[in-house]
Amino acid sequence: MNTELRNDTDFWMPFTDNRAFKAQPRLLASAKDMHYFTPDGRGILDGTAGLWCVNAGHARPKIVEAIQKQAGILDYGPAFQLGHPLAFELAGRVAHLMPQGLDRIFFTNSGSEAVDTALKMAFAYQRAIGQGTRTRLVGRERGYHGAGFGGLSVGGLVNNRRSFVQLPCVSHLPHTLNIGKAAFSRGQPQWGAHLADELERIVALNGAETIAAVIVEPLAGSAGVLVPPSGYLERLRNITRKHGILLIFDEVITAFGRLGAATASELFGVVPDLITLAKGMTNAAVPMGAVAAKRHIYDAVVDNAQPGIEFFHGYTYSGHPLACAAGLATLDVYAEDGLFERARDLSPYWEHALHSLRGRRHVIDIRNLGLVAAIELEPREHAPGSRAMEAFHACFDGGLLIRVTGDVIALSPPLIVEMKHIDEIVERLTEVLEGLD
Ligand code: PXG
Repeated sequence: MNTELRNDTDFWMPFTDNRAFKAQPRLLASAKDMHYFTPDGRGILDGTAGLWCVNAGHARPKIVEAIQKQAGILDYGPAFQLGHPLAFELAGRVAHLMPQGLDRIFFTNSGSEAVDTALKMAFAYQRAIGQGTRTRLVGRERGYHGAGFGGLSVGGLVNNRRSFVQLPCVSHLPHTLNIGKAAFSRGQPQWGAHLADELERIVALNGAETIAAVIVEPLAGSAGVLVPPSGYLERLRNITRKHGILLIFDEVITAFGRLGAATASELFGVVPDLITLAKGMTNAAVPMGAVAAKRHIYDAVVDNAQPGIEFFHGYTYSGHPLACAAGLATLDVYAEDGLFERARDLSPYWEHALHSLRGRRHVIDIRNLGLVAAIELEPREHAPGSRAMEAFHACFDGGLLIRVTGDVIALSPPLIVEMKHIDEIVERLTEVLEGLD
């Protein structure tokens, strides 16, 4: 292990306990398929697909070669008032995977930028159709929509919000997790659909004509895997439609096979107006995000604009050639290897294996959907989060990468995961949980 990092090293690490990390660094040097490797060559089974993003597994040759090749053909082209063929090709391929009608694709470089873009599109659309009084946004408690000011304002994680100024005019729905009523649910909990009706209260309080959009993760990832109750998303869709409010699904985690379908929208049969994407779109090999918009949203914004630029928004790297090359190769790999179907077919085994941890020390809930699972631990009385953080360190040192948030262990392996890897994840977790006080 490299112990040379000092606390005054130049790198200010994101969402990291810098002091703890620099006192005891855990470095990753390389990766292949299901494994990371440390600088001293130790293999770490990737139980989280990086940060929910390396869905096809690490260093897939087709993706590596596509990036290498593109770097020598067109490294960069200005993104405004000029284009290059790969961006158009990728937009078409992404649109093809989206629910029918969401076929206008705006490229960003991250999930946070995708969220801010979608929120701006919602405002632009409402103005374009003469609904300019709609300036309120609705998010949800325990939502994570990235680190931009738009995303943190509609997000519902207190630590991300409390230190910063937020957008005005944001309301929050209650989150849907209730361990008392739905502990150890397999797949979608049966309890909780009625929580969508809280949106009616927000409408009644503020007036429908003030609300532009509702944004939710169909399955909330970062805040500890909150699986939507059966019927919940359908109700949100009905209420938003009734009141002329746009519905945004933040599918940064859930799209590209994570739940055993191209999108959560497809899986649940609920079609929003806008979908945010990132992570799995390029297998995380080059940063990229996107918003998929319903065609009539694009048409309204574009057709109602003065001649000239219709939407004053975009990024230097929107549709970056290397990201497009990575994205096209990634979508090929997903299709050639049938990874979305593979995730669907493996999910019963995954569910069964993870739920076998019920009854182990400290475990108060287990929840799952597709190739996602969470194991919630009883928090220590005076040190919430410390038990899961110790589990993270013990797993890593024992050769398994997990993700922890609060006292929740989240798992989301690459979709190439095999049954033997699932067994290994469960065995390692069993040992670690038994060893924790
Ligand atoms: N929306 C959702 C639903 C996300 O999960 C973002 C937006 C922001 O994406 P960018 O690319 O700007 O990071 C995310 C990001 C975790 C974890 O451990 C999750 C994310 C990022 C880092 C860690 O759960 N999700």
